[in-house]
Amino acid sequence: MPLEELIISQAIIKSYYQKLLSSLDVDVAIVGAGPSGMICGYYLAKAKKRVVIFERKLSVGGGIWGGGMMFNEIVLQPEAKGIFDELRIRTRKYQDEYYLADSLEAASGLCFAALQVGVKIFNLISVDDVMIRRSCVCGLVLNWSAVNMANLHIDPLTIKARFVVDATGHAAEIARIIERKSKMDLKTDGGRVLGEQSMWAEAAEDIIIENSREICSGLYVCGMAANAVFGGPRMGPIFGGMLLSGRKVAQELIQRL
Ligand code: 48F
Repeated sequence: MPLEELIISQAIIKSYYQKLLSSLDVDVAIVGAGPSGMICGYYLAKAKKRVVIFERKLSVGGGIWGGGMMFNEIVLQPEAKGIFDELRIRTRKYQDEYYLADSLEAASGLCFAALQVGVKIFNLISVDDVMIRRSCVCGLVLNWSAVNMANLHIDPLTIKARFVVDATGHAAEIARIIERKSKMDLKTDGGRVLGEQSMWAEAAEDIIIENSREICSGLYVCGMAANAVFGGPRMGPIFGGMLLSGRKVAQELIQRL
């Protein structure tokens, strides 16, 4: 069987180019492919919205892989178990109110499900900035993560999005960009990022749902970034709140689009 390296290169380059071109103008652009970002993308794409996720790292999954302190299991509450059931990610009951999932199956299952319903995911691309027009976030500024790591002076490219979702986890990077660079107030007490509080799983998992919402025109926040923006506590290796948070933001965006 003939194998031509040139054809392999052409296939990869043409296909990637098409994928990128079709992601330059989308309904929703999500920053971060952790659990909240991927589930948010999954529900949006399932509702036939054009959605793209940019992930800085080589691997998607954010904080799922390492479970709790590298014990690669995660815990879920019953309210979120149904989401894993829908995605065919297996869970096991530990005791009433507590379910377990293998963190590797969870990370890979979320990614597989998101891609299969049509989410475009780009790894190795960092979001460095946003675009703002008429006081509304309307796009992202992108560069290769490798460019940032090598500290090369190379200008970025941009994409347009009707809505942007900050799913960057503890760092709440996009909210912090708004705080640093724009004159817009965030919808928090005082208009700034309030910062995450110390660990309290029960309180954090409750409040994260309320915190998952629009924080300034055009920009939503989900996952741990939501608690970081609104001053909620962290919760450690329990992941139900991440899934419910991502789904809530997707549902709100589906209504608005
Ligand atoms: O941190 P991460 O998993 O966020 P999450 O969806 O889930 C949080 C949990 O993993 C855990 C927890 C659970 O109870 O507390 O921490 O809120 O995933 C965030 C992803 O965003 C990427 C980052 O590499 C990670 O994979 N990311 C962060 N900033 C950027 C980014 C950026 N500027 N550009 C692209 N990707």
